[in-house]
Amino acid sequence: MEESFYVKSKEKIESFFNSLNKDDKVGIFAHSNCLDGMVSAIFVSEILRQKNIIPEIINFIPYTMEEIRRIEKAAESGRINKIIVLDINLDSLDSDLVKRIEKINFLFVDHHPSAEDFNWSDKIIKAESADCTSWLIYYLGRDLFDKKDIDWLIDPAMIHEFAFNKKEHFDFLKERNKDITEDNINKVGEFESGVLMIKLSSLINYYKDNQIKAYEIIKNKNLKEIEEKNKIVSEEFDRCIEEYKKNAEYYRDAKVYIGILEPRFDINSAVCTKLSVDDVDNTYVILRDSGDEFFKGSIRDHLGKRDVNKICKNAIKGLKDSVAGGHNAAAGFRIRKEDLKDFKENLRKELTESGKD
Ligand SMILES: [Mn+2]
Repeated sequence: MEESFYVKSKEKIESFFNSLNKDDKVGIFAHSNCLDGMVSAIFVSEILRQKNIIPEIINFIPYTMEEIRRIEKAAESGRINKIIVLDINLDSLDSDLVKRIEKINFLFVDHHPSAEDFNWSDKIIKAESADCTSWLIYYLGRDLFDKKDIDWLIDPAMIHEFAFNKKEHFDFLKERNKDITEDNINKVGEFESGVLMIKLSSLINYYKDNQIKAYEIIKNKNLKEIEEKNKIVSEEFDRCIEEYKKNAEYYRDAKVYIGILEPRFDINSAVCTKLSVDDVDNTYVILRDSGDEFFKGSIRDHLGKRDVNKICKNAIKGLKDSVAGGHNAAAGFRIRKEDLKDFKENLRKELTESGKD
């Protein structure tokens, strides 16, 4: 991103927050079950707190149309008149909806790659993948708040999003974390902020159906609770890795593993990342029965040699009610159960064509 992008984005953030007053009813909508969504929401609430504004709504939402419509509904109901949307890529969903949300007074900060043909309003801050949303709020909002209470959260959030793939961010993290080196940056168990990242993610996954609880625990820096929940989730995490290795199907032509897991917590995305980081020569896919007519899935190709965001978007083409999106190296999707066979075939074809190396 060019320097002017950050200068302009800083102005947008400042003018949004400076225009708020205590009578405003603010709604924060952030990506659910994701450390970046969580931490950026905490940063924003801290900026608001220092302006004596308590948000009317804090909502963590997944990437589905129905959920995103809640943003619009909350505005229509008059409950809120200012909207902050964090770490959510709307463009794969519905451009009409985005246009309607744009009419409301809002701040929108994200770093997911956009569909090429999508026309973003200049009100939206849309950065590159390595600039995670937490970092964007932390950096662009730096003159708006005293960061001392939340400063401990920036490193784990950036590590979670692989922000260190960008040289400046790696240098930033290395400067702040003496135990980080070029060799261990991908092995999160080997340095403190990486271990903290795992623990915070565990907590978020533990409270997958009650994200606000996780939000409060992290905001209050309740380390005891974080430790306890991490212990429970990490046992399940290890069990899932084992089960996947036993049961996943491997397609040699496409260099992909595809497996179904039903974990107790929402850890499929983290399990998929771990498998992929440990084996960069293959692509990993994990599906989960979402309890209705859908499978939810994660796809990873750790070094991003294959653009799984694009591959996944291609693989769902023509499949009813499907959604896909994310980053080059890490994406998510949702398909109808009856489309599993077609989806797998499309995916294999896409992956085989994209090669590897
Ligand atoms: Mn993010």
